[in-house]
Amino acid sequence: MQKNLKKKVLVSALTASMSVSTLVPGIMVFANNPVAPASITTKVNHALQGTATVNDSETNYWGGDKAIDGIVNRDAAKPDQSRWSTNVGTTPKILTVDLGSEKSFSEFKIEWERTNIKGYNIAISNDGENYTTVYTKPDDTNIPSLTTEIVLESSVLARYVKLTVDKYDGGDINWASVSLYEFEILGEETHENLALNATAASSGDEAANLVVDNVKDEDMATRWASTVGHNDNKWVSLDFGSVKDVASVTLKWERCNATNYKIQSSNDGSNWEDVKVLTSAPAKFDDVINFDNTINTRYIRVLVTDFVDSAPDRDDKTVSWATVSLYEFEAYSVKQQVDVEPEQTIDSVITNLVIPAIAKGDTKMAMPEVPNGFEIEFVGADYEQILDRDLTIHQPIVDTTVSVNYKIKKVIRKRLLMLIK
Ligand SMILES: [Ca+2]
Ligand SMILES: [Ca+2]
Repeated sequence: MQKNLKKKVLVSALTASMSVSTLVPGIMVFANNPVAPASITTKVNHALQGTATVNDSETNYWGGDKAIDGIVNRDAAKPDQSRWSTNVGTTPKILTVDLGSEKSFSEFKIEWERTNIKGYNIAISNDGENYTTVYTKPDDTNIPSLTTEIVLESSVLARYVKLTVDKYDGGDINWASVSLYEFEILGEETHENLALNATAASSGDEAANLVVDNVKDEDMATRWASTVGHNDNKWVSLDFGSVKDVASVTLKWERCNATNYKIQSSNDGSNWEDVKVLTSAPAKFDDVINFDNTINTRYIRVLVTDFVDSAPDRDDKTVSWATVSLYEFEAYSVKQQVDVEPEQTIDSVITNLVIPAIAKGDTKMAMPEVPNGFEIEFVGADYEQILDRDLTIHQPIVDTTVSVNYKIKKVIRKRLLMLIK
């Protein structure tokens, strides 16, 4: 009688390696990264600062300017709808945006009024006369949704951007025109860490090599640590020298052991106002705190009013010591993207690895799933006569414990930008 291959499979000899791939949108922050970033990047719609011209518009209130005003109000009454709309008839319909000066961008987002659009292209120019096409819709089918997002393979640098819509039909209202609420031309904006030019102070330092200047040196090998004990509040302040807009901070903790802490602001360095009050330990070592509103302040500080002594450090080694400690205290004029996914390490992926169960009659073993940013590979089993390298389960299967080996690797992604003149 045939028996199920025993489900007890042992995961052993897991190995980790690193590889690098290219071009991933967004901000990627990894734990244990030895280099603290000097700045953060955010998306910016350059079209908002541009001027639009069109070769046709249906009315004076639905001109090209409505395509670059940042407003998408599909539910508004007709004259108030902020869209560029053309007459029916002659093609193509052309929207040209002059960005005022050369800008770097790599993405477009178009908010169409209807899905009657079948063909269009986007071209760029530095003189407004000679254009290079950077995107052409690849087929003649109707656009599948009202929002179109286009990501170029690399960033381009140009002053003029021309959207040419050359194929469209009447759609369900039998009106063959082009209409769109918004044409976004998206690039990246860099925001420097304001702490780099600030003066740091603290409630006290644990030792001569753990001084407060270590929180603003962009070096994840140096850190500040507070004095030892629970007899006082621990704090680190930054003096920007003059009033700055601040919308977020990042606290790069040695351990996530602060259980009550606040971000405070001040314009004289002695009277402090709460900006953000945190009443539980940070979820991550790199603790991104976005403020509800951008504040205008000369001083900012983190004040720890309670902490626990015992907590794991970044190497997952539990340290019992009555201090709080920061590798970096960064401040930015913009809010930061916060990953909702908990930060994963190779160890946490291995710990949470679920080996798919094998059912009677299965001829192939499924691969376990790993989170985004990780890759898994089947290395082999110790009984190849039962489980082959290509995951084939050989019949008949017997009641035997088979050890399987997987290789898991963390993929480090870097954004590579190429500027084309
Ligand atoms: Ca608009
Ligand atoms: Ca440091």
